[in-house]
Amino acid sequence: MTRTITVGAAQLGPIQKAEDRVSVVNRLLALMEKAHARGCQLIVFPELALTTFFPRYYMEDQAEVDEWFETSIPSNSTQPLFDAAQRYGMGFHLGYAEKVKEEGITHRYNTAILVEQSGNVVGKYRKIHLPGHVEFDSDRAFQHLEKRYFEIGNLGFPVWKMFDGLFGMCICNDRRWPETFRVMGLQGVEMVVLGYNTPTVNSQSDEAPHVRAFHNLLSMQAGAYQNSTWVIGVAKAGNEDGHELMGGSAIIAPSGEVAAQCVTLEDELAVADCNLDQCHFGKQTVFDFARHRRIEHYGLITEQTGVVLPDMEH
Ligand code: ING
Repeated sequence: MTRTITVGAAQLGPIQKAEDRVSVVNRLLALMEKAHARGCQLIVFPELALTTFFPRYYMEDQAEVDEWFETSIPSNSTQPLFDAAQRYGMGFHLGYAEKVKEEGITHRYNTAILVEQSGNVVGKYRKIHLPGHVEFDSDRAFQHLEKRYFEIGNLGFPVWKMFDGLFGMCICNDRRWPETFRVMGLQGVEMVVLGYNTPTVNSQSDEAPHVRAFHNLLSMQAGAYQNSTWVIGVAKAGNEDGHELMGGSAIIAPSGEVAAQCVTLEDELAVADCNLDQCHFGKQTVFDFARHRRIEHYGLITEQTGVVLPDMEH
């Protein structure tokens, strides 16, 4: 009996600033219904899937900022997603802005959860690699204020047992850092699910859009291949109040090959049968970490944060 899971990458089209959560949740439910009709046991939604990508806006009033955050999941507006999970027997991944009080202190994270078919939350991940900046940057064509609105995630890169396999999560910019996938790879991960909101153009250069689309797939395909894991990367895409986000949502096999991909900038479902047993060969041969890695030579990776140039005197 193979460990095959039919997975739906549920790309979202744009969410305008004025669109409310009930309207968005109805779009998510429509995608869950489609996924159910196509036999999916798991559906993957994007990063910050309940609202527009609000870190593009400079805000100073904390109450205004907090309108974009969820203080509980499930909540009145999101409970229908958990009900649908039970009704369809379908797990889901959802990215959202999390406001939480822990030990009397309020924290705000860019968060994602993994929910199993019963509707129980199996795991939570808080984004570690926060891109962008804290203060308004007039040199940029548009702002990217994730470092302003979110704290660095404090849960590490865990891996959870689900669907008789090993599942991990990361969020958007995390996919650009090989350490993200390797930490999960060292825990035997077999499927990494992630969402992204990636502007089509670079706010600091005239980088061609096709290059950014290339980097998106390159990052996820490399992570999949170098850790012999499935990677499901799902976009919120399209034009949000004049700001273009890229699509390209993809289901990537442990070989690094693209098994399915979205081709629009709208709400769209891409589906693939993901056999977790396809992870074995890579993990037992070319990426048999125990046999091949030489950690005695990797010290700089965790001892050093930035670049230290070698002493150039000799
Ligand atoms: N978005 C972008 C991402 O990492 C970015 C930000 C784009 C950083 C391109 C560097 C290069 O896909 C989020 N939300 O992280």
